[in-house]
Amino acid sequence: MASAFSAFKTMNQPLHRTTNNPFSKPTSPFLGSGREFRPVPSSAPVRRQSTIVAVSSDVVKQKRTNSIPFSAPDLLITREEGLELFEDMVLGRGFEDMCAQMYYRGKMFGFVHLYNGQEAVSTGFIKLLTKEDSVVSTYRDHVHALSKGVPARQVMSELFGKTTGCCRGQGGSMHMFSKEFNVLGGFAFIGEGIPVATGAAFTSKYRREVLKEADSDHVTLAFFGDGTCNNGQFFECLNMAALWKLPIVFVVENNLWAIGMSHLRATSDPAIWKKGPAFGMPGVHVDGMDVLKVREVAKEAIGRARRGEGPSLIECETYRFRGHSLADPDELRDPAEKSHYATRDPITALKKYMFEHNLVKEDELKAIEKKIDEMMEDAVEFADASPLPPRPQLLENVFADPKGFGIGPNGRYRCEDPQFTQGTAHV
Ligand SMILES: Cc1ncc(C[n+]2csc(CCOP(=O)(O)OP(=O)(O)O)c2C)c(N)n1
Ligand SMILES: [Mg+2]
Repeated sequence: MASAFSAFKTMNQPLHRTTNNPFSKPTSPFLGSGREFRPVPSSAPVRRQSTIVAVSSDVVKQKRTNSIPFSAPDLLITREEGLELFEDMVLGRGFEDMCAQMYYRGKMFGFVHLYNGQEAVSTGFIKLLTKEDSVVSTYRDHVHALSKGVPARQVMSELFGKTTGCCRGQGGSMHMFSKEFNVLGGFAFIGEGIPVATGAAFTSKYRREVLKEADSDHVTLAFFGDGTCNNGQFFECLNMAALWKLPIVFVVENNLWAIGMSHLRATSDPAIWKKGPAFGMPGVHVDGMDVLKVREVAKEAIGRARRGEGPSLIECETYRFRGHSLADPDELRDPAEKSHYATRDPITALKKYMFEHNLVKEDELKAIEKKIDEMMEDAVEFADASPLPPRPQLLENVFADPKGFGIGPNGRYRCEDPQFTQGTAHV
């Protein structure tokens, strides 16, 4: 069997020591922004104190039984929650399937990276947020934007490069942004979003603690992939977030691959969650193909952040059902690995759970699927009929000063000042 598949096996070995509560407060006095600095005498051996926190999917497993009656108190979701989660995942899946069709029909340009298979992560986390909370994504960003509430019409139009898109057609697939819904961007460069998310979390904390805005309890989620965890920005931001106890959750979408590079070949320790305790924050590994498990872990992590208890690192083990981008023929990954994960489709799993617990009837789910199908048709028609941006818009929002010489203290372009060139001969 190719190494990729053994990667999966390794990831499922008991890599982690489990505790009952993976979010239990670390005991080290060195953790958090309120820590005391205790110099270590140079002759003394340096001992690292870290809290090992672990696989909370086990916590969820304990809660599950095979036949829980409808009103069982330990049911992981209510009927309404189940319907919401189902609809959001079907929306994500339906949108991406439609994107693939439109891409191959030449309606969108550049790279388009789809999220099929990973929906449980976006839905499990983002549906717990408020509108004021923020999400920072990667180039695989359409579904995060949809889960956060950006209308499908706006996301599709953005992909078509139309003025009705959430960035007026200037961002495209990899740069979804919405001020209204606090989607702070998709980022084409891997790792670039992590400092932006850290900054957003810093803003919330600053507002609450320095500006005394009591209602500033907003949480930021930073989504990024396994490959990105080998980048410096990841480590720098984990450090700052733990140091300042920022209200942020670092959500790793470990789909086992970074384009064609297996996670196991690229990283010294494949258990990404372990890097949390190394920085003094909880690290948790969760089954990212199970929206209910993701949601349980997300509740804890988001709650911690909102209560001012600091950041968490959550590694969601997931899988993408398509190639890295729509330009990737996806010939590298082992077919056995792909079919293994195909059997773990998060939408099918949620359906099964809801049927087993008599939460919904089949025709109710069919009605949701039909509604989403119609929504996708509508989004495409809307995007198709929308106008392209006028040519001069190309330079808008690209440079602070599109003329290139800066803006003076009076708010006017320096180059329009009649004295602008005076004295330059001496420089
Ligand atoms: C700074 C930077 N270096 C390299 C690349 C090229 N690149 C694009 S996607 C990618 C792999 C990222 O993998 P991962 O973080 O696991 O995300 P996934 O695509 O699996 O969701 C790389 C290296 C990039 N976009 N940015
Ligand atoms: Mg990856």
